[in-house]
Amino acid sequence: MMLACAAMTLGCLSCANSKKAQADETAATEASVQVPAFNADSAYLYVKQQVDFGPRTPGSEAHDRCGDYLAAKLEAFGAKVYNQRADLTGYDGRTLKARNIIGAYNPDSKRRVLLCAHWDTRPWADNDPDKANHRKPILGANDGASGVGVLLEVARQLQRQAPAIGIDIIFFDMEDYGTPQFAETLTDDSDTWCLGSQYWSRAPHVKDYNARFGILLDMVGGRGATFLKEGVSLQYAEPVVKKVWRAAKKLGLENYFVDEHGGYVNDDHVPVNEIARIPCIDIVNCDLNGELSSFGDFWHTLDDNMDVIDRNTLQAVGQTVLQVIYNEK
Ligand code: AHN
Ligand code: ZN
Repeated sequence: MMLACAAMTLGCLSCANSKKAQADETAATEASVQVPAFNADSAYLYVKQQVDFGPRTPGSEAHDRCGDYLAAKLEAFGAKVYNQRADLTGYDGRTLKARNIIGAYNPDSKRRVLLCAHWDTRPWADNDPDKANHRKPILGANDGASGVGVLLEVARQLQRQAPAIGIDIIFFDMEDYGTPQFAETLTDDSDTWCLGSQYWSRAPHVKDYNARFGILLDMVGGRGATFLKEGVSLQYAEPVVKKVWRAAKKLGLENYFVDEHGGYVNDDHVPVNEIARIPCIDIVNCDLNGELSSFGDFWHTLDDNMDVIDRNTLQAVGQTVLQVIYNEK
């Protein structure tokens, strides 16, 4: 009697186990694509390597050399690389050699997602508390290098394991050449920012370029950064905002990706939305407690150096981007 009972119990258990195993397997094939693990140490290194060139101000030797470094990195990570060169005119009438650097993965696929960040740095620290620094260039560890560093690590992961869709990584030039505060201009200066992305949006690197959506990363490495749902992103690409914030929540990152509305930011996603007509969101630091700036108190100051960069922030943003793109079918 005891034996029979034991046997029956065992029988039921194993039956239940195999049913459970079957259910697990079904769930696995249905739901979970393998999403690679983002490596924040590697992203941090890519941020530092850019900063080590010095300020990447358009027209400078450091800008030239860093551009070569970025194109070589994308190439080494298996992308098809395009260098889109253009002479662009700044607010001051100076014409500068601009270079958008593009890495395409799975270039023949029609199903594409665009990931972007600006790689140039601001020639003027016009937010610096010391007026004597206003005409000096910034290092742009956060404002410039952080987004690019995250995307280089994404590129490395794309080479190791291909997602189901095609990806284009674009490093835009001359985002940060916008009219400085010390300039005496009376005109609306919003068009003096984002010159590289304006150019690309009018003349994409390939004919009839399209993508399902875009994600712009800007200032994504600061210690204690938070990301709020930015206004232009909600206006043109609310479903993408929702998708990204949901992915972050699934990863337990709701402390970084806060479910609140931020302000409107004039950034590279504006021409991508308005000129290229690709719905594109901006993941951009919005610091609600910032005393000097909602982009962090070091924004456009000489303090935007490696000291402000936190691997945890790079990790939160990088893992969220991977979660989104590997779940696209
Ligand atoms: C302005 O607020 C004018 N621009 C925000 C975009 C920006 C500047 N990103 C980095 N630097
Ligand atoms: Zn800037």
